[in-house]
Amino acid sequence: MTDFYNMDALLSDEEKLIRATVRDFVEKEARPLLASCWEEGRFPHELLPSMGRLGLFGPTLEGYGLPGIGNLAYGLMVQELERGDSGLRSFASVQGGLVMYPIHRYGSEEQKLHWLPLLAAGEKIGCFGLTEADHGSDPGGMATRARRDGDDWILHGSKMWITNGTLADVTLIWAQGEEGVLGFLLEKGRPGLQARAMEGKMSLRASDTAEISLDEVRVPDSARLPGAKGLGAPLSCLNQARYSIAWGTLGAALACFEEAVAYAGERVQFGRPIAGFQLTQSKLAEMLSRITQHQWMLWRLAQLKDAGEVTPAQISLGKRNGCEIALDIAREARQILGANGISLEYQTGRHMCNLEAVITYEGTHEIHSLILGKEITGLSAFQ
Ligand code: TGC
Ligand code: FAD
Repeated sequence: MTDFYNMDALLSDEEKLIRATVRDFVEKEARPLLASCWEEGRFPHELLPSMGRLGLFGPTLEGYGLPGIGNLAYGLMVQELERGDSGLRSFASVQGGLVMYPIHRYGSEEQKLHWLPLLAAGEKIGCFGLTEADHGSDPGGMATRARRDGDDWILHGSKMWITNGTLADVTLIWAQGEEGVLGFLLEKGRPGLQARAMEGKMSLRASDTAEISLDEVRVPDSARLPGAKGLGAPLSCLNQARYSIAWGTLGAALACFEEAVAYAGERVQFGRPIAGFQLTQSKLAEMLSRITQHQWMLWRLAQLKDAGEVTPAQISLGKRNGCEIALDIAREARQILGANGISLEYQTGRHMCNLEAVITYEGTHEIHSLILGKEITGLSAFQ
């Protein structure tokens, strides 16, 4: 385990136990399935009972039977999930950060009592529909509409690239109403609601990604999240998921780095292990340096989040940096593995492909540059 500056010495027993438990689950239960699920293009849903039992969904939330663990423990948890596969962490980010969090923050008491325990246990699956075909980085331009009809609402439009979309028992749809952006919880099977799997992905293949269509879907007002008004509501949820990506990408980077170190030590060319060549050592030194810098950035980010002081821009920096270092490390590790770097027998190629989606969703690299640019200069360069 790569921990060059001994962060371990500063972890509590509970944090170490949580990390070890998730790592054990990933190694014993998930790893044997991941390569084949990735190849088949399916999420390993048979893992859900264990994931629910381990408390991987929404664990930083409090009340409603939720444990309210600290953000460092949560970070270590998702680090270990994404050490397995970005698809596992994605599932947890969406279920916890993008479905349970908005219900917890903006939902009615009835919605919280009904959904939170079921989602926490992994007995029900949720998805978050914000992106549309013509509105990705700019969700404020969404075309999906919510209009009042007596006591009900009618939703019309479509969403694209929605994680867990075909598996979801509850689909959270963000739609433009007269009073601003509103959120609605749609149960599976509601007439007019359809989810279609998006085929042909070259990334996050062990994750369910769907296109969702809403054809005059009628829902009662009780399906609306009463506290959510305006674009700030869905964007506030992104802070939760982006935080988990900041940590998760570290797990993917660790998996690739450690695989590259082991491989370089065993692979012999020109009569000696390739680990003995200076060009290989330079790559490994760069990887360790970037991993160690990111680990300590995350350490402080967790403290700020626990203290309730973290800003969206600070989370953007963590998400942006994590994706950048992990993708660079995955590409270098793949190079060290030679042809084996593109084989599913090894993890690195799978991680490298996954990270191309991770650097794109939850705000692309460029969007996070612009968020930081605005923070630094006070000037918005989005338009
Ligand atoms: P803008 O005018 O800046 O903001 C509108 C209102 O929202 C507030 N706000 C935030 N609040 C909390 N947290 C944040 N991170 C916030 N960002 C903005 C803002 O203060 C404002 O509030 P108010 O009260 O003044 O109205 O909005 P804009 O239209 O200019 O857009 C800004 C921009 C580009 C930064 C934003 O739209 C953005 O982040 N775009 C990226 C889109 C994105 O990240 N989509 C993610 C979709 S979900 C997903 O990808 C799931 S992947 C699965 C997985 O996680 O594994
Ligand atoms: P675009 O916004 O079209 O961007 C294309 C390019 O233009 C990018 O390089 C971008 O950085 C650049 N660009 C855009 N605007 C600017 C600008 N102002 N200045 C400079 N450059 C700019 N969404 C959900 O709502 N829920 C989900 O569960 C979900 N899951 C996803 C799962 C996967 C596997 C993927 C790939 C995506 C998922 N998304 C989800 C969608 C994701 O959030 C969007 O893909 C992302 O926000 C980018 O939008 P886009 O793909 O439309 O790219």
